[in-house]
Amino acid sequence: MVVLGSITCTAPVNIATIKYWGKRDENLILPLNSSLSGTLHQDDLKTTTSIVANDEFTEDALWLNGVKEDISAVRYQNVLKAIRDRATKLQDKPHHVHIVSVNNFPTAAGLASSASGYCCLVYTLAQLYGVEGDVSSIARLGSGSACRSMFGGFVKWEMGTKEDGSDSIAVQVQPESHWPEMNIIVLVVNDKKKETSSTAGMQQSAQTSPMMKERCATTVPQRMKDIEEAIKSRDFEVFGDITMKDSNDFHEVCATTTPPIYYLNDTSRYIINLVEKYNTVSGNIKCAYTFDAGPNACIYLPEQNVTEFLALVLKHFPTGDQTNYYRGPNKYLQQS
Ligand code: 2P0
Repeated sequence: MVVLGSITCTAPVNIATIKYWGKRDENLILPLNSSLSGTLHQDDLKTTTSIVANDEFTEDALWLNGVKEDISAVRYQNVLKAIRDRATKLQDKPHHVHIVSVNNFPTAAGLASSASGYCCLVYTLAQLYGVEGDVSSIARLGSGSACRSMFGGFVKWEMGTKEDGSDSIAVQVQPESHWPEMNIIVLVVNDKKKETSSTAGMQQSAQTSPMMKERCATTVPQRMKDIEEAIKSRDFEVFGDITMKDSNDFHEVCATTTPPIYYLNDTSRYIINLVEKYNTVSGNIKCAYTFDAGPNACIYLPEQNVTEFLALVLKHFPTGDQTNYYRGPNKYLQQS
């Protein structure tokens, strides 16, 4: 038995401020709109993936959080094929790979587990197979939002226009060093697996929500320009305003889908009101909420407001159950 290669990497989740929702190609995972996110610190919400290539393994196999996955699923196969097509190592040595992947946070609970998961899988495979150049488009084949976790700081996923998806890639807008005061607090409202997966939900929205057309044609393109400018000039007032508006619009798209999709719960709405009132009383935007396909709140805020905001959260949620993980966006793909 010969171990031909073994490698372990980690990748963080990203939290979208302009949401990806809807595909124009389900197989290549090409989106209906561009999106933008901040990447978390790798010590917080992250996936760790180890891969071994061996000439005596009889099949490729993958275990996610200790449970064997069905690797024959099309997304895994697309990713493996795309990596092996671009391999500069191992291609002349018959082998299979065994992959072990672990999340340090709840999987499929709207905390972007597919983003860090597929990003980490693709990054680790790319190291093992010596793939050079951009691999965000390969991560995208696993899960759309995964391409944005390839970089730290603020990252946009350009929707692209080509049919083969070659221009639908992640691009770093600003590195983590650009806005080091920026923090993200994740308030874990519920860590149960969500009822409607993002993949199914966005398909239903694209087909039925009357809000989708305008969102994709005009609202998001304008917001992408404005938020990029706000990030560039570190203007939290504009950044926060756009972030909250896009989160609210995204959940309105879900609510106007047939049948309606509701990801937020009463605690989520309580947090929205809390943040809105805190900002109103302060006379400016001190923090901004955003919610993905689940009830958990992600709060963007500058470092100087963290203590005050956490004190407010603890006052309203005295058990502290809702407070977890915080750190500024950062880059943390690490090889160990
Ligand atoms: C985002 N979400 O931009 C948006 C906001 C959820 C709400 O990307 O079908 O898991 O695997 O491409 O990437 C979730 O969608 O969906 C998502 P697939 P994905 O972060």
